[in-house]
Amino acid sequence: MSEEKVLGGRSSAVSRKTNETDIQLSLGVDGSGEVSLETDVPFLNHMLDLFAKHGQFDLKVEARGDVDIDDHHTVEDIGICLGQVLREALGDKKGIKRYASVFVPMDEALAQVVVDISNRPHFELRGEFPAANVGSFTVELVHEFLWKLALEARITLHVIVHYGRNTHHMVEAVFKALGRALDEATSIDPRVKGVPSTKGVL
Ligand SMILES: [Mn+2]
Repeated sequence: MSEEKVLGGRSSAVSRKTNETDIQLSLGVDGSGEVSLETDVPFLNHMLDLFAKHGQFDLKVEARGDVDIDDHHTVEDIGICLGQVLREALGDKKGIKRYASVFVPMDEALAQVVVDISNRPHFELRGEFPAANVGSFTVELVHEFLWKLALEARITLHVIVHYGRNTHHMVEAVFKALGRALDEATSIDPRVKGVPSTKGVL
């Protein structure tokens, strides 16, 4: 059975192998939060799990990378793959809501994600994380992951971490908000006829 048939609805899959990483990733946009995550970066597994569960995405990731150097290439390349499949899965974008703005709290932390499925890649991250690392995970890779996701998905993505004390909580709020924002922006609005752009194309 093909990956598309397994996933159903709007979906796509990618296989990407370089000298640095070897990644198989599939995404079902019209899913139910079914996840299978096997990457060499445990904290990213945790974040992708939250993203998919709260976005109602079906997400399967198998990723091996040169984490003996550091997590950079693996995190970056998973962001690239997720962006690619999101763009492919949405196809001509007919009938989608296109925009979303979502706040998510995680205890003391508050994150906001504002997205436009625009076909114009742009990324902004505002906020200060108090810690440079969460466990063995380097927090600056959050920027790297989100930026590559926005670039490859060709979306406008603004992420604002309003406040927080615990960096784990703050990053978690970002990934939950990302899931919920992308769920809403990619959802079909029956009032939208065709592509939601005055230009007629996205
Ligand atoms: Mn957690």
